[in-house]
Order: sequence, then C-alpha cells, then structure tokens
Amino acid sequence: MLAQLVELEKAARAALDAVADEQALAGWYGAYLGRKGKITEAVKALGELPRAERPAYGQRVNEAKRTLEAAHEARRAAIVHAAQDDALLADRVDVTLPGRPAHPGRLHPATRTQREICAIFADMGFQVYRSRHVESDEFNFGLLNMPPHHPARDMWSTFYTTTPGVILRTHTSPGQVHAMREYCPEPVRVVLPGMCYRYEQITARSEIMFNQIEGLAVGPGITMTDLKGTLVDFARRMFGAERKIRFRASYFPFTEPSAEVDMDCILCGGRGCRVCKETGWLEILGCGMVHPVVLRNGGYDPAVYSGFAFGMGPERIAMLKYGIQDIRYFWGNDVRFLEQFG
Ligand code: FA5
Repeated sequence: MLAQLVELEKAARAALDAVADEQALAGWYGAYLGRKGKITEAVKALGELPRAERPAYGQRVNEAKRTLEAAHEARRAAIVHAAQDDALLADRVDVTLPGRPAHPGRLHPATRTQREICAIFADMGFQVYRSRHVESDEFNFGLLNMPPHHPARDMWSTFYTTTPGVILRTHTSPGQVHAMREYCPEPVRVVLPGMCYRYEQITARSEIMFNQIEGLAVGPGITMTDLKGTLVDFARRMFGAERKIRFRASYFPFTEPSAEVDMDCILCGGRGCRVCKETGWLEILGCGMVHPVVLRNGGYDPAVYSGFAFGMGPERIAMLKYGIQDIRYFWGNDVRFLEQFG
C-alpha cells in the first residue's frame, strides 16, 4: 500500500507540473484532492487496513495530502501571475513615445495688455473699479459736463437702445462719477477697465467695440504734476525706460486743462515711419485735470479737492507694443493671430 501511495503522489506531482491554466488546474484538483479524487480515496482506504499498518500509512497519506495541497496552491498562484503578466504584456504602453501635445488656452492679447496696464497702476496704488456697460445718457454725457445739445457730444457716435435715455457707454469716463459717488468724501485712486461701444466706421485703427482703461485720482492738493509724473512712469514701465513723452493741449468737456499724450514712436525711435505717419510720435491717451463741474457731480467740493483723469485704449497700446497693423485682428477670431501671444 505504501509503495502504491508513493507512486500515486509521484504521478500527482507530474500531472500538476503539466497543468498550464486554471481550467486544467481545477481538473487536476478534482482528480486527486476532490471528493472522489485519488488521494481522498487513499485516505478513505485507511479504514480497510489491518490495525497494525494503520499508523504508518495514516501518517504517510496525510503527509501526501498536505504536500499536494501546498503544491496545488503554489501552482495556482504561479498560473494567476503568469496570466497577469500576459495581460500586461498584451496591453503594453511604450512610455518612451513622445506625448500628444496639449493645447492649453491662453489669454486674449487685449486681456493680457489690459491686465499688464492694470498691474502697473496697481503698483502705484490704483484699485480696479468695474463700472456698467449700459449707461444712462446722464452719466455718459450730462454729469460729464455735456448737457443735452452740447456740441462736444458729437465727439462720440453713440449706440442708443429702444429705451429712451439708455445707451451703450461710448467711453469708460461715466465710471468716474460712479466711483466718486461711492467713495466721496474719501480720496479716490482707481482704474476702470472695460468695453466701450461706438457707432463708427470700422477701419484698421477703429472698432465699434473696444476696450478702454480709465484712470482717476481725486484728493486734496492733486496737481497736473501728479498727472504728468504718473503717466510718464506708466509709459516707461509699459514700453521701456528710454521712452519720451509729450503732452499736447487738447479738449475734453470733463477735464480742464486737457491734454493728449504722445510717445516717441517705438518702431522708428522718433525718426518718422509709416506707423507714426512720419511724425515720430504716437498718441497713446487723453487726459486732464477733472473739471470742477464733474467733481461737484461726484460729490466733492472743487474748492478743497482736485483730481486728474486719463483714458487709453489697450488695443491701440497692444498694437504699438507688438507692431500689430490692424485692430480688426483682435476680434477676427483667427487662431493664427491669437496663438502668437503665448
Ligand atoms: C475718450 O474716450 C475720453 N473719455 C478719454 C479721457 C478720459 C480723456 C479721461 C480725459 C480724461 P477718446 O475718444 O480719444 O477719449 O478715446 C480714448 C482712447 O480710446 C483713444 O486714445 C483710443 O486708444 C481708444 N479708442 C477710441 N476710439 C476707438 C475705436 N473706435 N477703436 C479702438 N480704440 C478706440
């Protein structure tokens, strides 16, 4: 019996070594260790042996059963591992391949320029103040010292709505009065960025929708010197320390005195070229000392308070900075243009 048992164990091991997958393994288990398996039968045969042979046989058959169970477990683990390895190999990713390029979005050049300008003024202590795009005639014109029928209203071709007295703002200047009324009697130092709308002929330099950035400082004892110093500093930070600035007398109904600010042409260095129309100078903004009427409309006593204001177009500034020849590129939605501004 013992010799048969040794042979059976040998045969079981050989059969287990030949098992290659889980299905065959289950078959092997049934054949040797299952309810009617050969090893199970061998264990049952113990009862039929003469009493004297039972201890030796019993010990041997139990040992055979334990080792075969352990061998079965080891084989099962090996088969599972091999199957996992095969699946990983079949699904292999070559990590050395270059990745597919991602196309992250980026800021529109007008937004970028606007943020750059606001950041420069933030350094000088100006807060950003958001004002409404849909305005009343009173705020866009009247409170800015342009009563109805004032000829200066002709400077801004306006989009009217079907509601009388409600218009799209033609400039960011009405925000001056909103800001003053909010902060009065405290001093004010704000920049007001945002879209403006004018019923104009669209050309290489003019759009019907464009951004402006307004600046406003109000407080006791503010002078034209403060205005000049602020704008010269801005132009140098924006366009380079070597820039020259010129103030040219001008007219705006809401500032007195008023000026237009030119900068020496960044493309030709002031010698004269197509972009500066051979003058050597480029206009960058309008400005002036806040008119006493506007101060009063904002709630300030002009005998005590004074202030300066300016307004510039960030698209025109971006055109100068990046040498862009046509303002229509900004809203044309052409990726070839937009992707140049990383
Ligand atoms: C004004 O709008 C005044 N409110 C500016 C101002 C503010 C003066 C405070 C004094 C004190 P003007 O119409 O010149 O001024 O416009 C100012 C800037 O807006 C221009 O220099 C230009 O950069 C931009 N701009 C004006 N019209 C257009 C347009 N159609 N398309 C693109 N940019 C424009």
